[in-house]
Amino acid sequence: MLFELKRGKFTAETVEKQKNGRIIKGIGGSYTILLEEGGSVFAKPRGIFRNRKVIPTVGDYCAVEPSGDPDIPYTIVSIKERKNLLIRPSVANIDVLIIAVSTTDPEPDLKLLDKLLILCPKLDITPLIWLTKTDLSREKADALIKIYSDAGFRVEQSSHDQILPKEKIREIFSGNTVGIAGQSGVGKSTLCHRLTGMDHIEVGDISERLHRGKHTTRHVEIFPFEGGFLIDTPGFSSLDVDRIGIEEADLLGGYPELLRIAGKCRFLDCRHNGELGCAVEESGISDGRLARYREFLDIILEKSKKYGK
Ligand SMILES: Nc1nc2c(ncn2[C@@H]2O[C@H](COP(=O)(O)OP(=O)(O)OP(=O)(O)O)[C@@H](O)[C@H]2O)c(=O)[nH]1
Ligand SMILES: [Mg+2]
Ligand SMILES: [Zn+2]
Repeated sequence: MLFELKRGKFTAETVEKQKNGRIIKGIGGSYTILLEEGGSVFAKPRGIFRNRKVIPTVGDYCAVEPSGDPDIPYTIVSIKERKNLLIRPSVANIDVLIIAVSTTDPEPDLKLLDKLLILCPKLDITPLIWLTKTDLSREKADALIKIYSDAGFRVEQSSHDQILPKEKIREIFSGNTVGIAGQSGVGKSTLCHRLTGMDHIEVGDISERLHRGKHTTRHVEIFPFEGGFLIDTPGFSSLDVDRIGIEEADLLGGYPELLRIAGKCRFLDCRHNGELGCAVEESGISDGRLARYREFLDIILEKSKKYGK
């Protein structure tokens, strides 16, 4: 049977045919959907999303239906509930964030690292600290690895000419959507190339392109890789941690070593900020991490005083 839709002709059969997929790219309101059944199609969202203020986002799992428009042959009809959503860069359903930190050149920005480590659990993202340029300073590399693995984080490392074992790469990606964050110049693109063998992917900061004077507006894209996805996006470094709204309750999420001493301090609500009978020494936290924790705590407490929370 043939019947008329607003834009084109369809058989009843095709109209009924919904397919599940994932948005892997979005430009100017139209999206590329990787279908569960294989292959990819172009789609436009149904107007309903705009009314409900849901913007289809790269990384979204969705269902599509034929649209009748030969240029954009599918319509996104529903979007599955998201695990998380980042605004800048705009990407949904991230599982793992590789935080690249170089031993030197540039000097590691440990404040950025600790902020990202606080942010990850809040968004249900598993952080993976990746120490790069270990060939430039083995000593610094070992010191950082000790601090952060003692704290309770997974730390991987790579040097200039190191080959990464296939099994490790597979294990990281398998079923996961993985992003790479870190300061400019730490080696994100290099790491990405080592991980995937793909050259055309440009992870990392937008500043590089800005300096080169190339076009700066880039879209977000995710690539299927080893049973998971790699997020190719600039701007993770400028991920606006301060805007995400870290509250006091979130802070400890970035400090597994402080969580381990729960109940050991004299006061149950101890902030580990110089209180009487505080057991912070027992946590084994490094001086630097403790200082940064207290700095973040001050900022949060100051803010909540200002807004009377
Ligand atoms: N010695 C050494 N140099 C490295 C290593 N990894 C990357 N580099 C070098 O560091 C420089 C920056 O690497 P990129 O991969 O471009 O860094 P990026 O993080 O993508 O930088 P942006 O795109 O500006 O954010 C390049 O010259 C790389 O060759 C490493 O493990 N050891
Ligand atoms: Mg780069
Ligand atoms: Zn305490």
